Amino acid sequence: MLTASEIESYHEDGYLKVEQLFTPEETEELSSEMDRIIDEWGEEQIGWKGPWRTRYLVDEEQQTTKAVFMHNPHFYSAVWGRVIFHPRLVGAVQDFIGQDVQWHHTVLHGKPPEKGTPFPMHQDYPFYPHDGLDFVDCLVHLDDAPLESGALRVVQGSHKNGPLEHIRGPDTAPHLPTDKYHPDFLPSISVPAKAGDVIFFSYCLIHWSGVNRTNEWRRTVRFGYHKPEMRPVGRPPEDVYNNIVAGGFRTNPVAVG
Ligand SMILES: O=C(O)CCC(=O)C(=O)O
Repeated sequence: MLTASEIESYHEDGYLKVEQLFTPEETEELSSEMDRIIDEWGEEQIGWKGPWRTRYLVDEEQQTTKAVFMHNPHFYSAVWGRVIFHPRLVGAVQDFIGQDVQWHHTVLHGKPPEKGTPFPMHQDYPFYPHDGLDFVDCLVHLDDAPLESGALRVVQGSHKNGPLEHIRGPDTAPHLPTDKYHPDFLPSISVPAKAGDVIFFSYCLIHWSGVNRTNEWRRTVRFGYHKPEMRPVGRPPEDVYNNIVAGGFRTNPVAVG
């Protein structure tokens, strides 16, 4: 699927944007199905909660941002079920982690117009820790995401430090301590994208994104894939029985568990 230099760049930088991985027709179908799902099932909320908000937002915006998040769009739409196995999406993941690939999750992060929620600096590892590093997140863009829409920003090469300690708590999404990790003093690169583009990144890459200040939605859907032999940390063995989307599961998880 990808060139040797693209694969090397993913491993070196911790991310890679692939432009127009989805055709305009595919993106249009996914986009209109997502519109329907949001209309029928979506609920607006403020986004991730936590003390980080005081460092990323001015006072009057701290409780008024907007977000629509939705797990498992395939529960509501066959189009979103089929895309889990999409040959070019899965083919790129195979280029990064090898022939056998297991799907882990699909989740919409919708930033509504004008005040779509930001995300603080974090890794995705603490949200779904596994006992290995071959876990690829894929940010499928349903809309154009220029910088002012709250495009993804990444700390290049930060995946090489592995999992980091995050702030956690009952009322906060895991995020990196703002006194050490904040865009004011930790340089990051913005990765604006177009509808149909996919940004692949390691679940140990530090990333964040700002407020959507445009008049348009900025919807991205994150897919997570990993090597089947990687096991979720602190979860029962049966949790590993997610769909295999390429190759096969070659180890009996119960026997080794
Ligand atoms: O969509 C974004 O702007 C950021 C999403 C994010 O942080 C994530 O997928 O972990």
